[in-house]
Amino acid sequence: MAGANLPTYHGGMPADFKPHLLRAPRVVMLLGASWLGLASQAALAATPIKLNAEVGPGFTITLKKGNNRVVTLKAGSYVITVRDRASDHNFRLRGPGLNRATAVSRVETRTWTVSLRPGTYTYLCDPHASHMKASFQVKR
Ligand SMILES: [Cu+2]
Repeated sequence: MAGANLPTYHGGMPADFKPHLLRAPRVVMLLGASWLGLASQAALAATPIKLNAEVGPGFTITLKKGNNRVVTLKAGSYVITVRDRASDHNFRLRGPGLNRATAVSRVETRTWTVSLRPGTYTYLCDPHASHMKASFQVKR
């Protein structure tokens, strides 16, 4: 395993051992991010907002922010966790500058980082687009 060859001391690290040197700052950043998660959302304008998309296992398709269905969003960066829970459905999101989808035949969870621009976005299941379809507005 990779860990077997790591030095066990923490002082006088060899100058060429860069992966180890990078580890400590990264941990500090992660701790900082989770602490900031408890702070005001307003202070985190640069942090992408999380959304949850889900399709299946029945004939349902949703996009939520927290517990609420997305109706309007502010333009910007979002991280969408897409749960495609059925092998006969998929989740597609399309709109200005975006057209992305999971595979119909696969059950899969994907994380999409997307940039939403002002306009109308639609999410749908391709095989059942006539009834598994919804839209939301993105505003400036
Ligand atoms: Cu479907």
